Amino acid sequence: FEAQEQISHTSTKSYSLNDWQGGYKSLKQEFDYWIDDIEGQIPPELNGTLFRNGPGLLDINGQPIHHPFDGDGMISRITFSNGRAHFRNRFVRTAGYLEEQKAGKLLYRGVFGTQKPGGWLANAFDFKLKNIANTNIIYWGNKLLALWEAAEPHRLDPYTLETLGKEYFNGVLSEGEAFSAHPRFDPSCEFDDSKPCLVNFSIKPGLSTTFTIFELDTTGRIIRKHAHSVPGFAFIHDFAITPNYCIFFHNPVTFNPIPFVLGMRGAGECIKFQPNQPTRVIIIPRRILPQDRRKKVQILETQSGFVFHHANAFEQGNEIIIDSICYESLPEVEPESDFRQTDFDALKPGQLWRFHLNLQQQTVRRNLLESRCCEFPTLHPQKVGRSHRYLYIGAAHAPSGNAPLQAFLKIDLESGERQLWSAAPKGFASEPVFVPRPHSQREDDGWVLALVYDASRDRSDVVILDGRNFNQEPIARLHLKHHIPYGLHGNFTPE
Ligand code: 3ON
Ligand code: FE
Repeated sequence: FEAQEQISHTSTKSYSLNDWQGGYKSLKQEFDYWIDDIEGQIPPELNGTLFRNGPGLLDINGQPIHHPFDGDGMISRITFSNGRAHFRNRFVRTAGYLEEQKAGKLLYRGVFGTQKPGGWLANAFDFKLKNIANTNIIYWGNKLLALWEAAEPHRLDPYTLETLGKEYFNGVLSEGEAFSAHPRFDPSCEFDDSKPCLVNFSIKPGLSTTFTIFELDTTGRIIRKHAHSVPGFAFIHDFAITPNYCIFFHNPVTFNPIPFVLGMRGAGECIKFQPNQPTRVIIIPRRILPQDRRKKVQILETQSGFVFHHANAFEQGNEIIIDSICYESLPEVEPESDFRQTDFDALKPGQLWRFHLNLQQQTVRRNLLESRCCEFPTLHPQKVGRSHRYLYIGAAHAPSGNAPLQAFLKIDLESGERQLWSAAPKGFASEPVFVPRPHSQREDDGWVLALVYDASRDRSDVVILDGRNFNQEPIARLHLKHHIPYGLHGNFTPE
């Protein structure tokens, strides 16, 4: 049966490239409306707001950007209230967005290869960064913040989505200082009377790389900030936390800035993956007391690979266990290439691995948890930093090979059971968000919310799946009046 399934999947694709490309068009309009085209029923106990961020513009007044990661951030807000849902989207009014929209043309180079018109001469020695606020959106300490990993957050009004300005946390962050797009929410911090706390980081790459750790209390105040330097250039998008540690994967890459300086490539296009060098796992204690000098940064080594996203980490005896989506190699973004023509079959899939970091022996052991191509892992918010039973992940429709995300996979790490709900052939998936049912006990008792692009209508749906069972149709599908370009990350804020 296994073999049969493999053959049928490889002989006929679950998607067409043309359908997939439909999700990479700009959405220039900003909407406000109650969603009235709904299949199924919105659970009346689902109350709160799903915030999503991602590139809303794939062109600046007709001039295409080179890579989706260079697109200006657009926030979508889906508010659920007593069985109804309201949609609103707004662009983050960053300084660069406002300037470019006023000028009607591209004024900034992008990190991932977007160039100003006029060839390399027009781009050489231009190192200005456009803070595009496009990667994540969080609500913390009564502030709604749009995040981009190379600069400071933008603060927005949580209701109107109006951009209010850049956020410096009472001057603890300095102008232009980075605050990554992958904060982790510790549900119960051991250093703060078991109150929740937000842990984030920033990376300052160079010949050596500086990692800064930030911890914010529930009022949004930065209560811990410390920096550490490790040798070598690092490109680090995400991290994981446990009650005592921050864990980073320093993937083996090198950076040659010359083509960037000369205006021939974006900075991100100057990163080269090194398949013959190990990945370094960097473990930084969350709290370093002056009297406790034994608690230092530890660096362990494991096989070469590239990790963007971690699912979760936890401590067990002498080990830290971390589940991550790992690629055998990182494809380079090439100046001549067109991301819309991505040959999925030529790329390596992201797969879910478990890494055992043994702090006593300073060794790493890894095993493959899931070979299906997957990306954007998530879990119950109370399990962050603790051992988890379930993971929810965006996944390919086919069990093997590399392909666009078209499905959602539920993994039960205890029983080994897998459940897949697929939107193929016309549907394309994104990051799932797990929302616990109020007063629930079971780890999977809740809803999985996600945006799905439906190529048959060229519109997007908000899909609500039952976290307990993916082997059935969604609880509800909310049909939006327009598409939403494939996005990056978001979060749910309960009412
Ligand atoms: O020299 C440094 C090099 C560099 C790359 C300087 C730097 C700090 C400016 C820098 C910047 C990095 C940035 C801005 C990274 C931004 C990343 C981003 C916006 C998104 C990453 C997404 C990752 C994944 C895995 C997305 C997956 C998407 C899909 C499966 C498609 O739906
Ligand atoms: Fe990410």
